Amino acid sequence: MVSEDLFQRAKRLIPGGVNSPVRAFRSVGGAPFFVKSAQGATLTTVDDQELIDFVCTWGPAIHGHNHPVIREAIAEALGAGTSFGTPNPYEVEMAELITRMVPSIKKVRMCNSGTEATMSAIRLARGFTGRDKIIKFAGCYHGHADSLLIKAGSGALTHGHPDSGGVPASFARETIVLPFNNRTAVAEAFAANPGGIAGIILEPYPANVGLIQPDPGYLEFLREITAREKAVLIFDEVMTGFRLARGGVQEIENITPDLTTLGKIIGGGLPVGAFGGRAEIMECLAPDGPVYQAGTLSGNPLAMAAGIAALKLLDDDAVYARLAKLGAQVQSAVSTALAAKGLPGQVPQTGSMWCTYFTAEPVRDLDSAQTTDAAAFARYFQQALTAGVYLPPSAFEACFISTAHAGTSIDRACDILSKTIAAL
Ligand code: HOZ
Repeated sequence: MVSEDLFQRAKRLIPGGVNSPVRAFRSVGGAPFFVKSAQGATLTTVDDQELIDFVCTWGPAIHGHNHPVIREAIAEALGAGTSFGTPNPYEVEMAELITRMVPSIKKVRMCNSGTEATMSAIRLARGFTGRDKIIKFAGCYHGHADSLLIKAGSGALTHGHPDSGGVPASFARETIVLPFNNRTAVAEAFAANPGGIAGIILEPYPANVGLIQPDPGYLEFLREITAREKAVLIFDEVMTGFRLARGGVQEIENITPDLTTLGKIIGGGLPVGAFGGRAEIMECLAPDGPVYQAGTLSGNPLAMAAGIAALKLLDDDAVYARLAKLGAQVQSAVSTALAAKGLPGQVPQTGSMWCTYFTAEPVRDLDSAQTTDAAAFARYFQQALTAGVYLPPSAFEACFISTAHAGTSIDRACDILSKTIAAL
């Protein structure tokens, strides 16, 4: 097997054999496969296995892999050069698109990853308010900056290190971690730290611990309390931005955060991040203000061209309606199969994001998510993979659907997942 050989070579030189821990198969068993190409909804491995892909490069591939319009946009930009280190016209077009599609964002700064976006947004909230503490929620993952790797989701949770090594205790003390969907905990934190909390950062639909929905009124509550306490409300929409609606969760829930972090889709598959929001907060950034943030490759012309093409393809409500229909189809197939098999399960789904929890308990925070039967998930993952469906290799990651899944891919995937569950 070519994948096995590559993994042996990779392990000798790359920690764990992977360049991001979520790609390792440690929690589900076996070894990761290597991909030689991807087209539409399908990955082709170096061993020529074709897989219907519900990872979608962890979110960006909303139009499917290797979309011709995005590929052409990159090729055109490539003809003019790969990086200039000075402003280019694509950056202005990208800023215009983002601020039009996400109205809470009045000014935006591009960077190179979601981690950079959240790290910079936190620094900005601290600089704007002159306060040090931030609130985050257990199970939310905001990239791998020091102050955010505390009770973190995604690979940190999957691999058993939600509180990462290497984070100084003095840094961790500035992060207040609270359970999601618990209003009392938030009110008590503000009461215990008068004038000390710079802001709250959250994934408004936490999707690095499976997929969790906020209780009715919870996001409004966070908006009200942060406004009252003059703290900055930061929506981390790196995963949900442009995926669930053009304006992300904030559009669906009709909430206006102070700052928003973005990534994934806005790079069309190339490395990117962005953060933006209220003008008076963004104007604290250098060179206008004292909060420093920078990047050699920020606003890179190739990434901007790819992202602009991806965003323009989303400028059509029918796209979101189609994606939601595909999401509902998978949700129905998986939940029906679980019920038929008599297995306890929850299949939360919103638009083109979904996950499978093997638990009877409704999931509304990290603790309830951790009641999922991880061993059952591992069997489900492996059997689906053998049959040709690639799910995220963790019980705590969300699945993503692209427009390219429509038709044969989604029908076949639903059939495979149903049969997989029946055979568990
Ligand atoms: N935000 C991604 C899904 N949880 C993680 C991607 C990665 O860490 O490589």
